[in-house]
Amino acid sequence: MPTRRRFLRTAAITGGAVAASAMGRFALAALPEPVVQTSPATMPPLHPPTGRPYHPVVTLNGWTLPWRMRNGIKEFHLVAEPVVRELAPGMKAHLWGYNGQSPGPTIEVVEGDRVRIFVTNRLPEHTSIHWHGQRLPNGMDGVAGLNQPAIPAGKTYVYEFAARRPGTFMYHPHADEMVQMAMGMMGFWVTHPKGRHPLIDAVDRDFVFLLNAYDIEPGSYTPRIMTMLDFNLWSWNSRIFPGIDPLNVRLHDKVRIRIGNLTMTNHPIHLHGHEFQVTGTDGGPILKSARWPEVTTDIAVGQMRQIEFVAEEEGDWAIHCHKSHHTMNAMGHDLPTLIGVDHSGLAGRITALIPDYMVMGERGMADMTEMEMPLPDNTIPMMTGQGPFGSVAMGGMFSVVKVRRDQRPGDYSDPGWYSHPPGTRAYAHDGASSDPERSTSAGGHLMPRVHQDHPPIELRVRKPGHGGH
Ligand SMILES: [Cu+2]
Repeated sequence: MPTRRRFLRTAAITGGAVAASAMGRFALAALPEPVVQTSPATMPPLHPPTGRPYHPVVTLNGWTLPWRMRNGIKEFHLVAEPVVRELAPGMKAHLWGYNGQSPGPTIEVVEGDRVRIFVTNRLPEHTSIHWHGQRLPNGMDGVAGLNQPAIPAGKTYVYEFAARRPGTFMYHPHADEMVQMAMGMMGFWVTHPKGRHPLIDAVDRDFVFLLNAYDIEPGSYTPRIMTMLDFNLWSWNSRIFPGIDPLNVRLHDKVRIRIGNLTMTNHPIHLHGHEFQVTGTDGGPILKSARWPEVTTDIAVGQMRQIEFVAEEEGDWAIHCHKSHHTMNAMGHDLPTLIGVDHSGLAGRITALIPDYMVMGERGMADMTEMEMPLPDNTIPMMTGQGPFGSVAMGGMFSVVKVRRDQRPGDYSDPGWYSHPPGTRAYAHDGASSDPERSTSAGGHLMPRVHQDHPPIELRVRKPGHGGH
């Protein structure tokens, strides 16, 4: 993982000057140099070099946008532009984003900060930015046509407001939204509380990521923008497992994870091994008396959920969307259910006609994880990720919370796989297997069957899918 020093140096090299235009009262010299970051690695937290102190967040496979202080105002420069994002090793997508990446960099400020954001549009069409959830003057809300003219291609607009309430917010275009959000334009905004807050606890680790989704045909690079529901890539911060970094924490750390949903469906996010509380929404922190324990929380469209737990159990704990189609990568949706279907003889007959034919899913789909079928360029298997005991058979919205006793405070590096103490891992049974006792009852006796004049009906369930008709 690049060091902060190296990151700044990289930023200084890659951040070129932006052509100034339509700047109104700001001269060219007043425009902060845009900082660009193209690495998909999780960058270390950006400890505030200026302004009031706070405990910074860590953006999963992302970074925080540096700022400059000018006459007491925090100035940021966002550049909306086409980007190339590695979704996972072996697969790149041509997206739109900000400052070199999709999603854009996280913006972190402190409650009460006066903020000025320069937004330069390097897209081929107009855009705008809406600051989702913020209290601000109406003319800064960013709905093109309603609150401001859209930002034309090549122009820069300036947004100014005070960060009035602490919390977790998102930013995204409010101009040609369907296209621009399907192309990856979105980002996170965290306003830290000034001083102690009765409903916002200090934490040791504070992670943020956005749920997003793409429809990219295997072998191609650009998302299909007309898709409403049938996406084939379910991502966190425009990364898909195994491209999503683990969330590495120290045993007994208090951990906060803030998750925003800018897809077009809900995502029940499930954490293994721990209970958590939902401590905040986009609307702010939740009263302590109104919180309750969960191991899964649903995050609806356009919502942010902030969860907190104490990492009390050592190990590698899965965290993932509980919709099983969302933990798969491309090509996962158009196959019929074939479990239990006898293909014997069939493959041979088809192979005579189609030499490369392969029967898929006859014993379930687990075989697919290690399938050596040739894939088109720029795509990765639908379920993969190699764990210490074999394929994890997951894709999409999946990662691991790694809890370690010897992880140093503030160290976010990957500690590797957990080594289970002797006697604490599931093991193979070596003895003889026995046939289970089976019940012979045809059902309860409360309402006995009266008509026995037809043979019992056996149902065979077939999952709906385009290939199944
Ligand atoms: Cu999901």
